[in-house]
Amino acid sequence: MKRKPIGWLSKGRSVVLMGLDNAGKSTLVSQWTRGVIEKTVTTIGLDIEHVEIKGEKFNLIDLGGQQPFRITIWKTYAQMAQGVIFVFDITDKLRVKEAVEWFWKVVEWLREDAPIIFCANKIDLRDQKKIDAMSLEEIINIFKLDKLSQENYVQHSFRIFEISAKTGENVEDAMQWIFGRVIGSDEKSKIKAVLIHSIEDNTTLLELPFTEEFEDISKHENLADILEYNTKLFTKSQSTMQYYEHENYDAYVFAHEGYICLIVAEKEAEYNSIRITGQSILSVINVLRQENKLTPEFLKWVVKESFGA
Ligand SMILES: Nc1nc2c(ncn2[C@@H]2O[C@H](COP(=O)(O)OP(=O)(O)OP(=O)(O)O)[C@@H](O)[C@H]2O)c(=O)[nH]1
Ligand SMILES: [Mg+2]
Repeated sequence: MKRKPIGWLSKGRSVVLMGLDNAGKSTLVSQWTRGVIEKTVTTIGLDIEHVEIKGEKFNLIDLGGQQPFRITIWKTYAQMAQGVIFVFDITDKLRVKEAVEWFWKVVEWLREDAPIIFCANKIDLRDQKKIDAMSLEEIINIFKLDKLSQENYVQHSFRIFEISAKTGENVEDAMQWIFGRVIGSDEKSKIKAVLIHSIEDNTTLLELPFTEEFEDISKHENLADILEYNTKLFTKSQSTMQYYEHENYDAYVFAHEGYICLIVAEKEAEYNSIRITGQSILSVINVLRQENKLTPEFLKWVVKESFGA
C-alpha cells in the first residue's frame, strides 16, 4: 500500500469523511467538488482534496472505509478533524450494526466541539421497488442518533441530511452546513503564544510566539514562573489543567503524559476551544513520540497546523 501524507501535515483545517466501504464517500466528494460522479474504486488509505471556502483553505479527507483502514487510521483522523462527515448507505441493511458500532467509535474519538454530519446516502434508490432502503426514522432509532442531543454530546453540532451523492440531491446543503460550522468555531486569532515543555527532561521543546509581546515566552516574567511551578508540580503520569488570569492575557497550562502545553490567549478567548486545542496538541505529541517523530521542527509544524497559522 502506498502511504499517503497524514492529514495534519497539509495546510489548513481538515474535514474528514468516514463510513463503511461502499457508503458513497468518494462519490460524494467528486459530486460536490467537481459536479460529476466518476466511476469510483474502493479508496486505499485516503484521498485528500483541497477546497477553498470563503477564502479559507480546507483539506477534505476521504478515508478508506474498509476494515483495515478503520482499524489503523480512522482514530488519528477523527482526533484531528475539525469536522466529520459520516456517510451511511441506506440500502446496506446487512451491515447496519457494523456501521452503528463504527459511528459511535468515531463520535467518542472526536474533539469535543467538532461538528458532525450524518449523511443518509443513496436516497435515489428509495424509488426502486426491488431495493429495501431504510427510512429516516429507522436510521435514527438504530443509530440512536437522538443521543447526540443529550448531555454528554451537546458540544457537537449535529445534523442529519438525506442525500444522494449520485444525483446531487441535498449535497450542497449538507456540505454548506458542515463547513459553516467549522468556520464558525474558529478561535485561532485569539492565541498569542504556545510553549511545549517536557517535564521529564525539564526542557522546552517549542516556543511559538504569534505576537511580538511574547517573543521570548520562556523568559517572560510571569510565564517563566508558571512554567517552573508546573514542571515541579507534575509527575509523568498526571493529567491536569490550570488557568492563570493576567491583566492583558490569560495563560492555560495543560499537562499530560510528561508534557506541558502552555497557551497564552487573549482575555476574551473561549476557554473550551483553547482547552480542546491544548489537549489535542498533547495527544498528537504522544502519537509523535510513539512513532519516534518528535523533533522540534515537526512539533512546530503540528502546533502551527493545529491553530491553522
Ligand atoms: N445509487 C447510488 N449509488 C451511489 C450513491 N453514492 C455512491 N454510490 C455508489 O456506491 C458505490 C461505492 O461508492 P464510493 O463512493 O466508492 O464508496 P466509498 O464510501 O468511497 O467506499 P470506500 O472507498 O471503499 O470506503 C459506487 O458504485 C457508487 O457509484 C448514491 O447516492 N446513489
Ligand atoms: Mg472511497
